[in-house]
Amino acid sequence: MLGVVNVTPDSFSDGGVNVRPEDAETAARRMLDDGAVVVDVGGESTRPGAAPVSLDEELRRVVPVLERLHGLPVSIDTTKAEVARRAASLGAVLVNDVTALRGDPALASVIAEHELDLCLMHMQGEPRTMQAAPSYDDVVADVTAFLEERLAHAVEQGIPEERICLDPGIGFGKTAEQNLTLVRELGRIVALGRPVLVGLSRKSSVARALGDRNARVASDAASVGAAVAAFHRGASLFRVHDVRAHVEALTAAAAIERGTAPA
Ligand code: HH2
Repeated sequence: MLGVVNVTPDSFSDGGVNVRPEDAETAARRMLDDGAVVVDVGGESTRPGAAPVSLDEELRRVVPVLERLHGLPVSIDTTKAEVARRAASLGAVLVNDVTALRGDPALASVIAEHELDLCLMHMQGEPRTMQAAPSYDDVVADVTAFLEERLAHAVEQGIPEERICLDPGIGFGKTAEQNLTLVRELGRIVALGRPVLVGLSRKSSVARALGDRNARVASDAASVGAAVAAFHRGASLFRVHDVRAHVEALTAAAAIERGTAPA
Protein backbone atom coordinates (compact mmCIF):
# COMPACT_ATOMS: atom_id res chain seq x y z
CA MET A 1 0.00 0.00 0.00
CA LEU A 2 1.33 3.43 -0.98
CA GLY A 3 -0.17 6.38 0.90
CA VAL A 4 -0.56 9.54 -1.21
CA VAL A 5 1.03 12.70 0.20
CA ASN A 6 0.42 15.47 -2.32
CA VAL A 7 2.37 18.61 -1.44
CA THR A 8 0.51 20.66 -4.03
CA PRO A 9 -2.08 23.44 -4.08
CA ASP A 10 -4.03 21.81 -6.94
CA SER A 11 -4.19 18.00 -6.71
CA PHE A 12 -7.58 16.75 -7.84
CA SER A 13 -8.89 15.38 -4.55
CA ASP A 14 -6.67 16.79 -1.81
CA GLY A 15 -5.00 19.88 -3.28
CA GLY A 16 -3.89 22.33 -0.60
CA VAL A 17 -4.40 19.94 2.32
CA ASN A 18 -0.70 19.24 2.89
CA VAL A 19 1.09 22.30 1.57
CA ARG A 20 2.56 23.02 5.03
CA PRO A 21 5.44 20.56 5.59
CA GLU A 22 4.28 19.84 9.14
CA ASP A 23 0.83 18.85 7.87
CA ALA A 24 2.35 16.61 5.18
CA GLU A 25 4.54 14.97 7.83
CA THR A 26 1.57 14.33 10.13
CA ALA A 27 -0.44 12.83 7.25
CA ALA A 28 2.47 10.63 6.17
CA ARG A 29 3.13 9.32 9.68
CA ARG A 30 -0.54 8.50 10.12
CA MET A 31 -0.59 6.59 6.81
CA LEU A 32 2.45 4.56 7.88
CA ASP A 33 0.79 3.84 11.25
CA ASP A 34 -2.32 2.75 9.35
CA GLY A 35 -0.33 0.17 7.38
CA ALA A 36 1.12 1.90 4.32
CA VAL A 37 4.43 0.32 3.32
CA VAL A 38 5.55 3.53 1.62
CA VAL A 39 4.33 7.13 1.45
CA ASP A 40 4.39 8.65 -2.04
CA VAL A 41 5.39 12.31 -1.81
CA GLY A 42 4.65 14.47 -4.84
CA GLY A 43 5.08 18.17 -5.57
CA GLU A 44 3.50 18.32 -9.03
CA SER A 45 -0.14 17.58 -9.74
CA THR A 46 -0.79 15.35 -12.75
CA ARG A 47 -4.57 15.82 -12.73
CA PRO A 48 -6.09 16.46 -16.16
CA GLY A 49 -5.37 20.04 -17.19
CA ALA A 50 -2.54 20.56 -14.68
CA ALA A 51 0.30 22.81 -15.83
CA PRO A 52 3.92 21.71 -15.34
CA VAL A 53 5.78 22.90 -12.24
CA SER A 54 9.36 24.28 -12.39
CA LEU A 55 12.25 22.38 -10.81
CA ASP A 56 12.76 25.08 -8.17
CA GLU A 57 9.10 25.10 -7.18
CA GLU A 58 8.91 21.31 -6.99
CA LEU A 59 12.05 21.18 -4.80
CA ARG A 60 10.67 23.97 -2.62
CA ARG A 61 7.52 21.90 -2.03
CA VAL A 62 8.96 18.45 -1.44
CA VAL A 63 12.41 18.88 0.17
CA PRO A 64 11.12 20.13 3.57
CA VAL A 65 8.71 17.18 3.69
CA LEU A 66 11.41 14.66 2.71
CA GLU A 67 13.68 16.11 5.41
CA ARG A 68 10.98 15.57 8.02
CA LEU A 69 10.37 12.00 6.83
CA HIS A 70 14.06 11.01 6.69
CA GLY A 71 14.43 7.40 7.82
CA LEU A 72 10.87 6.43 6.91
CA PRO A 73 9.95 4.53 3.71
CA VAL A 74 9.28 7.24 1.14
CA SER A 75 8.58 7.21 -2.57
CA ILE A 76 9.03 10.32 -4.69
CA ASP A 77 6.37 11.03 -7.32
CA THR A 78 8.39 12.98 -9.85
CA THR A 79 9.44 13.09 -13.49
CA LYS A 80 12.62 15.09 -12.79
CA ALA A 81 16.10 13.61 -12.25
CA GLU A 82 17.18 16.40 -9.91
CA VAL A 83 14.14 15.91 -7.64
CA ALA A 84 14.81 12.15 -7.59
CA ARG A 85 18.48 12.80 -6.76
CA ARG A 86 17.60 15.05 -3.81
CA ALA A 87 14.96 12.59 -2.64
CA ALA A 88 17.45 9.70 -2.80
CA SER A 89 19.95 11.70 -0.73
CA LEU A 90 17.14 12.17 1.83
CA GLY A 91 16.39 8.45 1.95
CA ALA A 92 13.68 7.87 -0.68
CA VAL A 93 13.51 4.24 -1.79
CA LEU A 94 11.29 4.43 -4.87
CA VAL A 95 10.74 6.75 -7.85
CA ASN A 96 7.19 6.93 -9.16
CA ASP A 97 7.59 8.33 -12.68
CA VAL A 98 4.33 8.94 -14.52
CA THR A 99 6.27 9.38 -17.79
CA ALA A 100 7.79 5.88 -17.52
CA LEU A 101 11.29 7.28 -18.28
CA ARG A 102 10.14 9.26 -21.33
CA GLY A 103 10.47 12.66 -19.63
CA ASP A 104 13.86 13.56 -18.18
CA PRO A 105 16.67 11.65 -19.95
CA ALA A 106 18.82 11.84 -16.81
CA LEU A 107 16.28 10.11 -14.55
CA ALA A 108 17.17 6.48 -15.33
CA SER A 109 20.83 6.92 -14.33
CA VAL A 110 19.85 8.52 -11.00
CA ILE A 111 17.60 5.53 -10.24
CA ALA A 112 20.28 3.02 -11.29
CA GLU A 113 23.08 4.81 -9.41
CA HIS A 114 21.13 5.12 -6.14
CA GLU A 115 19.66 1.59 -6.47
CA LEU A 116 16.10 2.88 -6.19
CA ASP A 117 12.93 0.99 -6.99
CA LEU A 118 10.91 2.32 -9.94
CA CYS A 119 7.25 2.46 -10.91
CA LEU A 120 6.68 2.70 -14.66
CA MET A 121 3.22 4.11 -15.45
CA HIS A 122 1.33 4.31 -18.74
CA MET A 123 0.08 7.72 -19.86
CA GLN A 124 -1.18 8.76 -23.28
CA GLY A 125 -0.28 12.39 -24.01
CA GLU A 126 0.56 14.75 -21.13
CA PRO A 127 -1.55 15.96 -18.20
CA ARG A 128 -2.49 19.34 -19.72
CA THR A 129 -4.28 17.75 -22.68
CA MET A 130 -4.50 13.98 -22.04
CA GLN A 131 -8.26 13.79 -21.54
CA ALA A 132 -9.06 15.71 -24.76
CA ALA A 133 -9.36 12.69 -27.06
CA PRO A 134 -7.89 9.43 -25.76
CA SER A 135 -7.53 6.98 -28.64
CA TYR A 136 -6.41 3.33 -28.78
CA ASP A 137 -6.66 0.43 -31.21
CA ASP A 138 -7.19 -1.86 -28.20
CA VAL A 139 -6.60 -0.18 -24.86
CA VAL A 140 -5.51 -3.33 -23.01
CA ALA A 141 -3.14 -4.52 -25.76
CA ASP A 142 -1.72 -1.02 -26.29
CA VAL A 143 -1.07 -0.36 -22.58
CA THR A 144 0.41 -3.84 -22.07
CA ALA A 145 2.75 -3.45 -25.07
CA PHE A 146 3.79 -0.01 -23.83
CA LEU A 147 4.66 -1.31 -20.34
CA GLU A 148 6.56 -4.27 -21.79
CA GLU A 149 8.64 -1.91 -23.96
CA ARG A 150 9.27 0.53 -21.07
CA LEU A 151 10.32 -2.34 -18.80
CA ALA A 152 12.88 -3.49 -21.40
CA HIS A 153 14.09 0.11 -21.77
CA ALA A 154 14.53 0.55 -18.00
CA VAL A 155 16.48 -2.70 -17.76
CA GLU A 156 18.69 -1.55 -20.67
CA GLN A 157 19.39 1.61 -18.68
CA GLY A 158 20.80 -0.49 -15.84
CA ILE A 159 17.77 -0.70 -13.52
CA PRO A 160 17.36 -4.34 -12.39
CA GLU A 161 14.01 -5.87 -13.36
CA GLU A 162 13.46 -6.97 -9.72
CA ARG A 163 13.25 -3.29 -8.76
CA ILE A 164 10.49 -2.37 -11.20
CA CYS A 165 6.69 -2.39 -10.90
CA LEU A 166 4.17 -1.56 -13.63
CA ASP A 167 1.05 0.63 -13.56
CA PRO A 168 -1.69 0.96 -16.20
CA GLY A 169 -2.10 4.65 -15.29
CA ILE A 170 -5.77 4.87 -14.41
CA GLY A 171 -7.08 8.26 -15.60
CA PHE A 172 -4.02 9.19 -17.65
CA GLY A 173 -5.32 9.68 -21.20
CA LYS A 174 -8.20 7.20 -20.95
CA THR A 175 -11.99 7.38 -20.94
CA ALA A 176 -13.88 6.10 -17.89
CA GLU A 177 -14.78 2.96 -19.82
CA GLN A 178 -11.18 2.37 -20.91
CA ASN A 179 -10.06 2.67 -17.27
CA LEU A 180 -12.62 0.10 -16.12
CA THR A 181 -11.66 -2.23 -18.97
CA LEU A 182 -8.00 -2.00 -17.97
CA VAL A 183 -8.85 -3.10 -14.44
CA ARG A 184 -11.13 -5.89 -15.65
CA GLU A 185 -8.34 -7.18 -17.93
CA LEU A 186 -5.50 -6.46 -15.50
CA GLY A 187 -4.34 -10.08 -15.77
CA ARG A 188 -2.77 -9.23 -19.15
CA ILE A 189 -0.41 -6.75 -17.46
CA VAL A 190 0.18 -9.04 -14.48
CA ALA A 191 1.32 -11.68 -17.01
CA LEU A 192 4.34 -9.47 -17.85
CA GLY A 193 5.75 -10.87 -14.61
CA ARG A 194 6.29 -7.73 -12.54
CA PRO A 195 4.20 -6.49 -9.57
CA VAL A 196 1.32 -4.32 -10.77
CA LEU A 197 0.41 -1.08 -9.00
CA VAL A 198 -2.98 0.59 -9.46
CA GLY A 199 -4.06 4.10 -8.56
CA LEU A 200 -7.85 4.00 -8.47
CA SER A 201 -8.26 6.01 -5.28
CA ARG A 202 -10.75 8.87 -5.70
CA LYS A 203 -10.42 8.76 -9.50
CA SER A 204 -13.33 10.09 -11.55
CA SER A 205 -13.81 6.85 -13.50
CA VAL A 206 -14.56 5.12 -10.20
CA ALA A 207 -16.99 7.91 -9.29
CA ARG A 208 -18.65 7.61 -12.70
CA ALA A 209 -19.18 3.89 -12.17
CA LEU A 210 -21.84 4.98 -9.65
CA GLY A 211 -23.87 6.52 -12.45
CA ASP A 212 -23.02 10.23 -12.40
CA ARG A 213 -21.32 10.97 -15.72
CA ASN A 214 -20.02 14.32 -14.48
CA ALA A 215 -18.61 13.11 -11.15
CA ARG A 216 -15.00 14.15 -10.60
CA VAL A 217 -13.89 12.64 -7.27
CA ALA A 218 -14.82 9.13 -6.08
CA SER A 219 -15.73 8.41 -2.47
CA ASP A 220 -13.34 6.33 -0.41
CA ALA A 221 -15.95 3.53 -0.26
CA ALA A 222 -16.13 3.36 -4.07
CA SER A 223 -12.32 3.53 -4.26
CA VAL A 224 -11.98 0.59 -1.86
CA GLY A 225 -14.42 -1.48 -3.92
CA ALA A 226 -12.43 -0.79 -7.07
CA ALA A 227 -9.16 -1.70 -5.31
CA VAL A 228 -10.59 -5.03 -4.15
CA ALA A 229 -11.67 -5.80 -7.74
CA ALA A 230 -8.12 -5.00 -8.92
CA PHE A 231 -6.68 -7.20 -6.16
CA HIS A 232 -8.74 -10.14 -7.39
CA ARG A 233 -7.25 -9.59 -10.86
CA GLY A 234 -3.67 -9.66 -9.59
CA ALA A 235 -2.80 -6.11 -8.50
CA SER A 236 -0.39 -6.20 -5.57
CA LEU A 237 0.32 -2.51 -4.94
CA PHE A 238 -2.28 0.20 -4.37
CA ARG A 239 -1.72 3.98 -4.38
CA VAL A 240 -4.41 5.31 -2.04
CA HIS A 241 -5.53 8.29 0.01
CA ASP A 242 -7.48 6.49 2.79
CA VAL A 243 -4.87 3.94 3.83
CA ARG A 244 -6.70 2.39 6.78
CA ALA A 245 -9.88 1.60 4.83
CA HIS A 246 -7.88 0.01 2.01
CA VAL A 247 -5.66 -2.02 4.35
CA GLU A 248 -8.66 -3.41 6.20
CA ALA A 249 -10.62 -4.24 3.03
CA LEU A 250 -7.68 -5.82 1.25
CA THR A 251 -6.61 -7.80 4.33
CA ALA A 252 -10.13 -9.23 4.53
CA ALA A 253 -10.16 -9.97 0.79
CA ALA A 254 -6.76 -11.71 1.04
CA ALA A 255 -7.95 -13.80 4.01
CA ILE A 256 -10.89 -15.01 1.93
CA GLU A 257 -8.56 -15.89 -0.97
CA ARG A 258 -6.44 -17.96 1.43
CA GLY A 259 -9.35 -19.28 3.45
CA THR A 260 -7.56 -18.49 6.73
CA ALA A 261 -7.29 -15.53 9.07
CA PRO A 262 -3.77 -14.23 9.81
CA ALA A 263 -2.15 -16.12 12.74
N1 HH2 B 1 -2.21 8.90 -10.01
C1 HH2 B 1 -1.94 10.17 -9.68
C2 HH2 B 1 -0.63 10.60 -9.43
N2 HH2 B 1 0.40 9.74 -9.50
N3 HH2 B 1 1.20 7.56 -9.90
C3 HH2 B 1 0.98 6.29 -10.24
N4 HH2 B 1 2.00 5.42 -10.33
N5 HH2 B 1 -0.29 5.84 -10.52
C4 HH2 B 1 -1.37 6.64 -10.46
O1 HH2 B 1 -2.50 6.18 -10.75
C5 HH2 B 1 -1.16 8.02 -10.11
C6 HH2 B 1 0.16 8.44 -9.83
C7 HH2 B 1 -3.08 11.13 -9.56
O2 HH2 B 1 -3.61 11.14 -8.29
P1 HH2 B 1 -3.28 12.22 -7.16
O3 HH2 B 1 -1.85 12.16 -6.76
O4 HH2 B 1 -4.25 12.02 -6.04
O5 HH2 B 1 -3.60 13.61 -7.81
P2 HH2 B 1 -2.70 14.73 -8.51
O6 HH2 B 1 -1.96 14.12 -9.65
O7 HH2 B 1 -3.71 15.76 -8.93
O8 HH2 B 1 -1.72 15.25 -7.49
